Amino acid sequence: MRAILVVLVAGMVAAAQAQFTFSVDDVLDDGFFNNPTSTRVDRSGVVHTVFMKQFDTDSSTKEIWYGNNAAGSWTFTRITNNAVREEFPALHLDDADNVHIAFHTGVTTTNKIRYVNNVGGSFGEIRDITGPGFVVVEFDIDSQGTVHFVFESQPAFPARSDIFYTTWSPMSGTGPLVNISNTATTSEARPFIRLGPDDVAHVVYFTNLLGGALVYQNNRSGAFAPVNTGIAGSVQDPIPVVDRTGRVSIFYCQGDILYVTDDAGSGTFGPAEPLLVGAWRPAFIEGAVVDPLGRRYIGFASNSGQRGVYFLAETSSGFSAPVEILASDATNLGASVSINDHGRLALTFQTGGVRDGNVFAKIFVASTQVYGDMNCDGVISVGDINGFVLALTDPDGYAAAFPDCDAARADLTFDGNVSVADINPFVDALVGS
Ligand SMILES: [Ca+2]
Ligand SMILES: [Ca+2]
Ligand SMILES: [Ca+2]
Ligand SMILES: [Ca+2]
Repeated sequence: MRAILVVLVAGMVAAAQAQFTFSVDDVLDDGFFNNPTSTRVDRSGVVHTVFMKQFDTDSSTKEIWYGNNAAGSWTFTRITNNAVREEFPALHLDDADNVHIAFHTGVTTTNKIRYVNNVGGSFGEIRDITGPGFVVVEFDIDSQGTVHFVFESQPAFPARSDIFYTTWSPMSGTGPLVNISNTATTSEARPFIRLGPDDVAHVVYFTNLLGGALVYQNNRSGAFAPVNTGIAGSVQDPIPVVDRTGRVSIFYCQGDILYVTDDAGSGTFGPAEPLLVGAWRPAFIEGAVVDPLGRRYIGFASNSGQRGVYFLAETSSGFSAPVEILASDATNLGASVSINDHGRLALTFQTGGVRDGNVFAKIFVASTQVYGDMNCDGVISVGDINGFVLALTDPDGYAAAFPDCDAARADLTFDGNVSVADINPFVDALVGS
């Protein structure tokens, strides 16, 4: 491959390409209602997803299923098998690409948080992380392998929900249950947690069940404490992402507008930046992610105006316009986006409707290559050699040849520069693709 690189140094001029090109494949279409998904792509580019499967609208049939495409096609493992509901599954990979899954399960009006992993090769015991009275779990895994969970309480009316936090590790088991919102007269909903490079936990949620104030807390001091984001108004669906420098970004929706606000390390969030205004109505956002250079990506479904599933990406010149992954007049049910350390980005999404009298939802996967893909066709192949060499030796020539593609994609060492140090990782990616 290095010989080919040298031969093509002279370069050819390629046609302009779109900034991001996705390949879209079916994951599952079995007539069941398979929704939502939570998805991560591992270091080998294998996509792992967890989802809820239900027959029509019968909640007693709700089960958690896991799938991956390691074999080239999708294979599935049933995680739960009983007559009660399991819902809201979330999936993460640890540093060894083991799969960790959490969800809530319930009988009539009580729910609890449960967790399982496949450390050791196959899925083991499903553990209770809480007793009854908790729903809607999210989690992340720290550098020591401890799992950090956040979830909502589900008190009997007229008591109001709170946001709780706990941990689990193989050595210590389940940690203390901590009420981090602790408000008796207001409800809090939809917590998300992400850990920073220093293992500090960053949690966001909103007040009132239908959208309220944005609340952000971290445990940098050793205990959770709120940090004022300055965001007022009716916030929904907040998600934090934390990059390698510790910068915290919070994506959230207000009405039809998707915003992002950042704390680059000063402890203060900057003014919110609107990312989507107008034709889209973002909904059902799960799993905003950040890459090794601090660039952020988000997938979302839109069910009014521009209908379908869309993708937003940050490049060296700011956030892209929404990239259409699938235009769909079906009910667009959500998107979960993930990126690995080699720049492989995958997102799952679901569309639904009624078929043969039953409500159904099918799962798709869309994937692209963020780094090394120098002609923006979604993959790394010999077609990228010319672009890589131009980005390395003649950035102006690259910009002229690929006006809609980003020369920074050649920075495969993630140090912010395109240099000779990027040649070997590029060749490795090419040979490994
Ligand atoms: Ca079940
Ligand atoms: Ca409360
Ligand atoms: Ca390519
Ligand atoms: Ca570099």
